[in-house]
Amino acid sequence: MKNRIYIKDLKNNIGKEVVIAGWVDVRRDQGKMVFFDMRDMTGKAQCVVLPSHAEAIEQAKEIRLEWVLKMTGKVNKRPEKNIKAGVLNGELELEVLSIEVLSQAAPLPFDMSLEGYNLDITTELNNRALVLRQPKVQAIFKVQETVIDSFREFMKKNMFFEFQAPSIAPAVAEGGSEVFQVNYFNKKAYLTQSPQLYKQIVMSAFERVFSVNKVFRAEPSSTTRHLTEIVSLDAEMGFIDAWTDVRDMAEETVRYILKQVQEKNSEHLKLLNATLPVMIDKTPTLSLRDIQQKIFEKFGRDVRGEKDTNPEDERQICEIVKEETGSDFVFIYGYPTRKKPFYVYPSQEEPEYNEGMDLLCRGVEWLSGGRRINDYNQLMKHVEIWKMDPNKIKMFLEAFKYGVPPEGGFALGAERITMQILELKNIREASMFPRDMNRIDDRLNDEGY
Ligand code: AMO
Repeated sequence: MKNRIYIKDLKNNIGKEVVIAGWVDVRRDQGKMVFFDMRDMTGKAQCVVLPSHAEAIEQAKEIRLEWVLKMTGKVNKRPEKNIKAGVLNGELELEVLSIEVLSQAAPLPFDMSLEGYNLDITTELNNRALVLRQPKVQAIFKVQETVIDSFREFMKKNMFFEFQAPSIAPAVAEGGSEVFQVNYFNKKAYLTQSPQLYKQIVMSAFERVFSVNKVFRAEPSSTTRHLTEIVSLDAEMGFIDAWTDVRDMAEETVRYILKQVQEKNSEHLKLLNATLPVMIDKTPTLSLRDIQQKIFEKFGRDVRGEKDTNPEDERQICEIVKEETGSDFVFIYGYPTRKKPFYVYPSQEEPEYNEGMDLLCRGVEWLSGGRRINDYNQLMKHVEIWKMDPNKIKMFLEAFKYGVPPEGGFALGAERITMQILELKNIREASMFPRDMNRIDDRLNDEGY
């Protein structure tokens, strides 16, 4: 838009006539004057329409919240007593000279103001398009933007190469039934649950690789921390000495993300009343058996011998580690080999346990990863034991036929991290357009779509 200046730049134009454009965020009538807080993507400013500007004041009487306006006005300094220190444009006010209405808005279905906004998640999602204008909702996605950006930044700083993973695959990599089948020209294909096999292939050529891409999980249950479509932040690295190299890279990645969020989103954290989790110098690492023993000792709940953790174990171990070390984070390793996907590396000393790991924080899993099998013959053995069809993963297996260094990698879900950093109650708040068992934008009706 020609001549328009952004609201954040009003302060550089005191005494001048300017054009701004945006939405009506707040409207107040005071005697014969009308006040608007106008909002554009850079901030808000108070605008006053005086009765002396006859045409503008007549228009102002009709104008309601969320109307889109272009305004010409003069930027005035506020009288000393009206200055709001520490607020963007708190020292100035736009005296409106003329108004052009660019678009009208229907009456709002609920209170959108900063103080009054308070919706349950269902109402929020049912009104997503409108709600995305609310600063607290925007703050969540600004934090998410930093999470994704800083993952990418950290990877590049550490010589990882970014590749684009496919979303349609001929086979199920992670195992289990949580996969969407696609009718692909009358043949069976799947939406990828993870770029796992592809990142390993690309690693075998490029050494250090990462991807930021959508993955799909046909989660059959409706929980507050699972979605069916997520943004997966994936890394894979060759030439490791041990699985702990992968753990350390994962830890430093998360540390970098937290630091960037602290630096770039302090204003958003404040708005959402969020405190970042504590990552101490060396995040504690415990085996599955260690944590089961600790849970037994502390809470008397005997989960020793269980093959995986359940949500209560995850809450309790985070509580124990926090109390013992001050860390909000804990790595867990040493899961039973047969309980994890075929590509995970079994421990040399105790092959019934593997070198896969999870990173937990605030009672929830943030990240999974570990060392992978890089020996072709061992991989083929696992393919057989796991009853995989080698023809369906031929391309993956081929890479390992031709020499692959010791390697490993990890993945984090962007929505899960955002939810956990901000301590949101429901992961749906951390996805702009969440997909779950019951919703694709609208709630699915009984017949489905
Ligand atoms: P995993 O299946 O544990 O590992 O997924 C990695 C991370 O992705 C996130 N996540 C989810 N977030 C929301 N809804 C879901 N349904 C969901 N499922 C997973 C979590 C989780 O920690 N291939 C391995 C990774 C690897 O070994 O490199 C994998 O996919 O943050």
